[in-house]
Amino acid sequence: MSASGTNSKNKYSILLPTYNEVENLPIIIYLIVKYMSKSGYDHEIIVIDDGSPDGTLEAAKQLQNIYGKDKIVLRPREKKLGLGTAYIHGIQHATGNFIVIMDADLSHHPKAIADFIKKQQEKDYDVVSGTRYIGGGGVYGWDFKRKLVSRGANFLTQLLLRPGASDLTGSFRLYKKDVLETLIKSCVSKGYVFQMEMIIRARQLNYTIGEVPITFVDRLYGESKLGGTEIIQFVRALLYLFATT
Ligand SMILES: Nc1nc2c(ncn2[C@@H]2O[C@H](COP(=O)(O)OP(=O)(O)O)[C@@H](O)[C@H]2O)c(=O)[nH]1
Ligand SMILES: [Mg+2]
Repeated sequence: MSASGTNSKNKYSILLPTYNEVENLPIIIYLIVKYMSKSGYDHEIIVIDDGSPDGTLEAAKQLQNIYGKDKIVLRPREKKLGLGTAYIHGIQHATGNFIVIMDADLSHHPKAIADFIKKQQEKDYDVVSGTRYIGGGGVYGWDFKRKLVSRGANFLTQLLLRPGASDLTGSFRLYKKDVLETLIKSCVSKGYVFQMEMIIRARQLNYTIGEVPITFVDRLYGESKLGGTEIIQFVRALLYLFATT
């Protein structure tokens, strides 16, 4: 039996990359611990803070005192080095055989993690991806421009690359650890487009992908980092992948 079968030895390492999330971190960690404990899944939370000036790391240290060093693992870096490398950094310290990647800004609700796990176990999927674009999934709090960009990015990618998943730009996902390591190594892009490339590479490498509908709620506190450069980067990477895969 594979290490990632439906046995009770599974452990889930939840990666939380943070940059200026001091208001959100206590709530997201509270919710993760609450829902994971309720469903009885063994887990750890790995916080990768990139030198946030707002004191996110100090808050994380206090949370570590509350929940314990085995539950909350801190893997800070000196400065803002981007999400892709934050994941790699986090995985290096993960002790679970599964990795959950989610945003720390409360856009992704921790209660969905249990749904991801159940879905994964249905067919021993390599990847389970949260999707805003099928079933009961959706987006709340985005303005028209942001919806258009997200829909447009998904539509273009579906058209050009036929990825076999409905939500390519989302980042709420569950991976078998070894699969995620392979995927990250095979990805060339940085920034937002990285999430999309991960799914494209997954299909290319014949990994199986399960999907779970999620509702995405725009952040209440702090600022998003999506701008014009990300959009240009995305289109560029899309064309690159179209030409090379
Ligand atoms: N460690 C780390 N975390 C980051 C960085 N940039 C963004 N994040 C975190 O990654 C998650 C997604 O970022 P966010 O700005 O909400 O992206 P958006 O939801 O797509 O607008 C949040 O938890 C951020 O705090 C970074 O450079 N390093
Ligand atoms: Mg966000």
